[in-house]
Amino acid sequence: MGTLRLVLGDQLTRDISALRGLDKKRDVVLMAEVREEGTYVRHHKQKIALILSAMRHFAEALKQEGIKVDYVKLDDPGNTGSLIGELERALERHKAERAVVTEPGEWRLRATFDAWRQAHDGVFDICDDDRFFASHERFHEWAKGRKSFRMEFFYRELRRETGFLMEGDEPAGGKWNFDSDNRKALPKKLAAPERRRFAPDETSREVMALVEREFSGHFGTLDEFDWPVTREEALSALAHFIEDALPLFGDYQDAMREGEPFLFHSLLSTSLNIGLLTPREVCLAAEKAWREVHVPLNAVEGFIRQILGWREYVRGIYWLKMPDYAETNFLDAREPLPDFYWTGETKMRCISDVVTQTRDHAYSHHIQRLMVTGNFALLAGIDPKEICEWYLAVYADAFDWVELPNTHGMAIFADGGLLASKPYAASGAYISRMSNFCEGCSYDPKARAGKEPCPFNALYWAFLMRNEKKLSKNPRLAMPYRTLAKWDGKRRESIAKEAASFIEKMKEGKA
Ligand code: FAD
Ligand code: DLZ
Ligand code: SF4
Repeated sequence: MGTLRLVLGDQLTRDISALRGLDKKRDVVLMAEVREEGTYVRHHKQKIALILSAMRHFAEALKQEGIKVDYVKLDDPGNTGSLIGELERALERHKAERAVVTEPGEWRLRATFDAWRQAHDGVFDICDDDRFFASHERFHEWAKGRKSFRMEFFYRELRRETGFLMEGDEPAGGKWNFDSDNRKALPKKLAAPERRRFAPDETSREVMALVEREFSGHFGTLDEFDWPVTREEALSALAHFIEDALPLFGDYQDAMREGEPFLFHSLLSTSLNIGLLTPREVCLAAEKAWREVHVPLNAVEGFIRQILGWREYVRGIYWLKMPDYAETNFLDAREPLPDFYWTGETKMRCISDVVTQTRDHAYSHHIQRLMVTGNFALLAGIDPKEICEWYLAVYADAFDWVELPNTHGMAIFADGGLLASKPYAASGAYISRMSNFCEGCSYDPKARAGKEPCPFNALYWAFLMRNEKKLSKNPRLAMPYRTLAKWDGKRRESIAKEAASFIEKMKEGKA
């Protein structure tokens, strides 16, 4: 035979580099469901079901094209449980002398593949993943010689290079970034658009039963599973988002509302990350809505910035800095992850709501991830490894290359400011302003008489005091440190005590 072409579960793109130049007569595409990929962290059941269902649909689409596909199911007899094990078996089965794969998105697997390639000279090619706007080389070139990295500057270069939202050499609307328009609180009466749901078909149902059987102890439920699992479904989700949600995406990007996980967000990250959609087509669709249908620029720029800016930037940082990146712990955070990140059982309404949504949908939107569960982990000093593993496990869109920089760098500042210019630390006042969580909470963000004060408040000031040496010089934290400077020793001591007592209760499972 010709070449064995291995396609991974997050590479479900017809144009993936490993399939280029495919010879239908001689080549075989290998796809393998393996236990190791479902358990290197205990992924949410919906993530595993999504990947396996999407893999099966993709394999079927390739077969419809007349391509030979060797598809190994999770419960096939002889399945070795690992991708390398399945690659070796398939090479033997097909008497193939050469295999090719597109580079894996996670450092863990890339290192495994590199080691195997070195041990098997000339057998295995690993080609670039060119589904992104910027190659590794492009990011390296940008990063070279810089003392600090900031997404905004990288984003501007990519805007110029791609031409998205450009008018000649100038950014559309005269500004690169409309973030200051994108922080509105949600009016009570404004309803979020209906979410486009994709009822599980027979393939998905079969996979869901398999997941319940084989990964029964994993976090999350499958009851609400409705992710797009084919390219057609993903395109329909994109069209729905552009029409119904994009116009208000910008205004309410940072808003949160109890019981409503989705609001005006796109829910496209799973489709983008596993290859059902390309970032370019998603950005093109958004830009077209601005040019042709006059969807507001603050919405379209805000959305394109997430994909062209943040998504590319975090991937760049990941590949530039791994594997050392994952080992840093700038704030020396050592507390264990509390149980309520799994159970949702806490009186803190904001956290219980976000954890419940996460359990039911394997989703929560960016501000919930950053300013609720992320902010709490930062303030409480949760160990970076434990909180990063949680994020990698619980979201359907989670892959190390995008999850790690967002958690380790953006949410908990464990990289000391390499990725973000300041820690996203906030007291209960922020959550109260941007959501209605506090209305039904047993705690009070304003600490009025008769109600327990919101734990985020004491934790916030205790965080600033604890890390004063490391953070007080940060110009973006000048204001809160000026406030702290006015406090006498007694006040400091009392807040530190309140926070410490909360952390103790949390560790005893009483928070
Ligand atoms: P929308 O709000 O509709 O945004 C549009 C698209 O922009 C997303 O689909 C996504 O592809 C991209 N995007 C938005 N923000 C980011 C970002 N900060 N980094 C990279 N891409 C971004 N995103 C993941 O895809 N996988 C993860 O594992 C992941 N982990 C995160 C962990 C933490 C602690 C935080 C704060 C953020 C994380 N993000 C992650 C980024 C972001 O929260 C999700 O991409 C977003 O919530 C997905 O929902 P959506 O598709 O509705 O996004
Ligand atoms: C996430 C995942 C899961 C759960 N299962 C599989 C699988 O059975 N087979 C496969 O090829 N890929 C799977 N994946 C995706 C891989 O984990 C992903 O390709 C790597 O994490 C690299 O990004
Ligand atoms: Fe969360 Fe505090 Fe508001 Fe309760 S009062 S919902 S704990 S921010």
